[in-house]
Amino acid sequence: MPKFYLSTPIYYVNAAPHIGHAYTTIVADTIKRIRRMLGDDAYLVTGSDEHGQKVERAATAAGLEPLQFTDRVSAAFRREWEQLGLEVDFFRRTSDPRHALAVREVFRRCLKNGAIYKGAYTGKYHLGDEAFVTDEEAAAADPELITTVTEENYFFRLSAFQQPLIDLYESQPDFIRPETRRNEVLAFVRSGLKDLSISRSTLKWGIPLPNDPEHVFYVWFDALTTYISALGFGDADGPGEYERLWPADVQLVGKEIVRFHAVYWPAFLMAADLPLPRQIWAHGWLIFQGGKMSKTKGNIVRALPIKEVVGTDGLRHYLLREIVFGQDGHFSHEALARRYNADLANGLGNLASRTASMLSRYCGGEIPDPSGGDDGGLPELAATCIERAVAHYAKYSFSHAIDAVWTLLARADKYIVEHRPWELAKRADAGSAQQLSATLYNSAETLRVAAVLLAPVLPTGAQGVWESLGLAGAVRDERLDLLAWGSLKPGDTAGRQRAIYPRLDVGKAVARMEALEAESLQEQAKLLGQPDAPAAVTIDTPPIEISDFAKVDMRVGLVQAAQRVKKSDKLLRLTVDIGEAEPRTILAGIAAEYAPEEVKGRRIAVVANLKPRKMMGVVSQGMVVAASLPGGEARLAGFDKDTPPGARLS
Ligand code: ME8
Repeated sequence: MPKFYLSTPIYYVNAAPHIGHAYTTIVADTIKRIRRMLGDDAYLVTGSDEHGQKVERAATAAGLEPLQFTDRVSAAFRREWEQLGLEVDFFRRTSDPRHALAVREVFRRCLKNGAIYKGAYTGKYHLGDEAFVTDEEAAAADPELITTVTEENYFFRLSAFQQPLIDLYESQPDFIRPETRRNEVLAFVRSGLKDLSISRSTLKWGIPLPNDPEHVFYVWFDALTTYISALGFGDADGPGEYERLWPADVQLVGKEIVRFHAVYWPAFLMAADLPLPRQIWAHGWLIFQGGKMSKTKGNIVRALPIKEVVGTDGLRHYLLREIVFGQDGHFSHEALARRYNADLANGLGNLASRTASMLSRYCGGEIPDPSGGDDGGLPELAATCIERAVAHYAKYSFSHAIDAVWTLLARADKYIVEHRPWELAKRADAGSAQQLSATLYNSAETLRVAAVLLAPVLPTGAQGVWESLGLAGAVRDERLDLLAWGSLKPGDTAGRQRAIYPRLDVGKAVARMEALEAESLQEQAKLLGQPDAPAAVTIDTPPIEISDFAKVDMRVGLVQAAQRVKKSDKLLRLTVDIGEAEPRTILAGIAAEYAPEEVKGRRIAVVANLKPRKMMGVVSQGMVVAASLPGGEARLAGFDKDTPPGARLS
């Protein structure tokens, strides 16, 4: 069986796991499932990056020894992957003494080959933290505490690898994917490489150098070696998988760390005379309301609250279908819930449950014989979709692969509507009976094909569909490359109808995910040893008199019409009845969250005496009152009972 070794970055333990970490690990799990279903022996490594100043500081802040602290947070990462059903084969902690064996061995080899030397390192030093800081950190710190320090460090001769690296990128154009990242890295390397400081004598929490234990390895030399330490490199008693699995077939990373993986890592390996990974794949970022996730913006999103509401399949489907792998993609709970309803509840789930129910009602719970009936072209379409989906999967074009399966599912839906089995069943003639059998066989067979194709992305639902067709065993044990139309056997027993993906109320689902998210804040604070979760809200606006408040004339408004404003993805133009002779035109910045048809007919709160303001060429005669969520999303204020337009809020 050919092997396939893949890895994710190892995540820093100074933060609790969030959806960005989950994204890479879900992609890795999906690739592993695809490779298994193509007949490979796939092996997935992830882990936790535990050394260095930041972690040391976080541990001190929590009143813990670094190892106690990292024990706790790395366990949270392992738990997270288990709870999300991700099939990790090996989780490497860099604080594991076995990891140190590999790091020292790579270092010894580099030293022997002349790639390491001792030199003077000059950098900005924080007197309070007793540590070197980056230029950015220095700029943000109290200037009194920042000084410039020169110390003896070990350096890696990165400059010597400029040409070998360029040769690598040129001789193996697929070494860095996608192309945009390859171009960036090539330009960076062509512009010249500086030698790299790889040790610190000012830091305690790290792996001591074998030849000079006063120094510990600094960040990347230590972290990158994980990918071979996890296999037992340099460790006679380790898992013993290095010879079999290295070099890696693909190493997944976020785009911000592509340089370390595509420049430093191959240079370290070349210097140590070790084989290079076959490919570094750098994906894009999940972007949130208000930009990148950050604590200060309060827009950190977790995977587990989402799983509670839409299951792991709902999360996987959104991340893999909605976001083009390799590019940045927007994330929102609402888009996720809508996607779940449209594709999983109303699409796949509904087709599976209708088909199982009709098989039981019209065919005695048996797979019928399709001979003689119209097949709607489904067998040919299925063949094309299988080919396309498998080819896209092999290139990690998950969204295109999933689109191909949905083309097939949509055709099957249409085919059922065209033939109306419920009407065929009422007729007594042989032709109708034949077409009824054909229709249900072809729908069921489409579902079987879709279940196999979707098993890597939707492990739970694909197995549910499989069982609803009465198929034995696990769909994950099927082979993608051997998949072909026509395996269901007439006369076999079909399964039972089941609700694979229950439909959600989008508003409630989003509220539930957000509430669970807020609840998890306390837990995260505990995990990171912070005494208490930060208060969710601090109200620091100065107090006002009631007469100040009375200046604001707020009214109940009934939205009579709503439309998008041209060239604006934020604004809706509302026509609102606030009880006056004429309705008002009001612009509201809610288009990202509300479709016009969702707003029409709603009772909302309007500030009626705000001076008219012109935006995008339209005069807004008032303002809609909405809550602004931490990520910047808007939620309209409304009324729980019928309230006449024009009533004043006080
Ligand atoms: O960089 N969108 O660890 P880290 C998509 N320890 N992916 C995201 C993301 C987002 N918004 N945020 C994080 C480190 N990620 C080092 C790596 S490897 C030898 C050492 C994912 O905890 C993405 O894979 O900061 C990114 O590269 C990784 O988490 C960074 O995790």
